[in-house]
Amino acid sequence: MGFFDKIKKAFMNEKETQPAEIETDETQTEAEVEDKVSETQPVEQEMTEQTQEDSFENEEEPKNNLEAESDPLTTVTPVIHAEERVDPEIMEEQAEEIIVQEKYEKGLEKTRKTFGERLNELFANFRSVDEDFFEELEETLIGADVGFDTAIKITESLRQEVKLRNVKKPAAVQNTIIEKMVDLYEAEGIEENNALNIQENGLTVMLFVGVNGVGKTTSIGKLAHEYKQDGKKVLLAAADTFRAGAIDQLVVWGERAGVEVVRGNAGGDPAAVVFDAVERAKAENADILLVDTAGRLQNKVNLMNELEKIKRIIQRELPDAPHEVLLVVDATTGQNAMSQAKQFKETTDVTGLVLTKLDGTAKGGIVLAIRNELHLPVKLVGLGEGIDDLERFDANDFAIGLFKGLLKVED
Ligand SMILES: Nc1nc2c(ncn2[C@@H]2O[C@H](COP(=O)(O)OP(=O)(O)O)[C@@H](O)[C@H]2O)c(=O)[nH]1
Ligand SMILES: [Mg+2]
Repeated sequence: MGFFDKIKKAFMNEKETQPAEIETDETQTEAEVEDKVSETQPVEQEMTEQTQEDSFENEEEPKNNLEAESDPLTTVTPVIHAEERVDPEIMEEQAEEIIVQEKYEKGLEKTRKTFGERLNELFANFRSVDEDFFEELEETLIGADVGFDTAIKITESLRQEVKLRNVKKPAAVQNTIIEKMVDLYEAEGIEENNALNIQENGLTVMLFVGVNGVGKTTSIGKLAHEYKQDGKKVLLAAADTFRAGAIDQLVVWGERAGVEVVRGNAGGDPAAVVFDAVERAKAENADILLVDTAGRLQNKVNLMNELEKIKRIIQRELPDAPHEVLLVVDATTGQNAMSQAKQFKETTDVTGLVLTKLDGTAKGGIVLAIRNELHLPVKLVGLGEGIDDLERFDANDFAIGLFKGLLKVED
């Protein structure tokens, strides 16, 4: 099943769970309606509560796990008999998946809403699908930060389809626009490896790079917390020695996550800090070393030289490291994030992106631009300021979060 079908399915399922929709459906008997309402409503309520509590890991009651099974987004809705034993591990996994999906939907709410409003405006302003309509659509897409090339690609492909199918009314192309976007997103992501390169045995070193304020330190703190929770030995290196404040900030995150921070003096040599950190990580058999770096782009040559030096130091100690060089970009900056990524990519071997602050922006469409124009895999996404608000990039969850609410019910 392609992404678009999955989104449609998730969308239709949600529609079904809304009692108002069910009541007006005249093809169903009353008993069926009641059945449906009692089946779906409490689950939805429960889900919201569970997400707020966010406490699945400590949850031992099988009650919640059973309910998680009947999530409207999953395809499985088996009847579970009381006497049947349920594998708690599988149940927990599914519950986790639901929480992640909800985080994505919540994090992408602003993007979805803004883009939806713009699309509505477009449809309200045009009575027929003509050249003006296409031009306006192109602008709407560019405004949604999907990127210039991407906007043109989507519009062009829609133009052809409209001609082929002889469509006249704008409302008839709404789902097709979404479909084109989803298809492009899916096609461009086929070869993409979004997984973090983690060493099963031995130390994994990840370098975090990017300009000031994008969320490097915060993302490191969140990731450190996650690995620590998983029982891994984690070490942080405060190689952003430019400002004392930057070191202190990482130390605070280290305390929050319960992991040690290797630090030097403010103004000191970042490569020396990294050297110490790698030595210590090796001596203590650490699993994960996360390296925070400075990001002064105004001094591009120096910055890149410094990063290269840090990399060389790491490689001398551990030849196949760093295992990830993650470029952190702030989604709220839209096209600026794109140009930062292009610059870094030219001078450093970036292995992936961390896209932060998606929760605070309507620019989530940037993921399309990244896929279509940058060809760097997004590996992590920041969906909030909290310690748990960093997620692995999931192309499927992202597509559903981005597009689901934009579909129209087909007659
Ligand atoms: N809303 C939101 N804020 C974030 C996210 N990631 C980072 N921030 C905020 O962005 C600001 C800068 O982050 P920081 O980690 O200091 O950036 P750095 O200079 O790259 O290390 C801080 O106020 C963070 O709380 C995110 O995913 N969502
Ligand atoms: Mg920082």
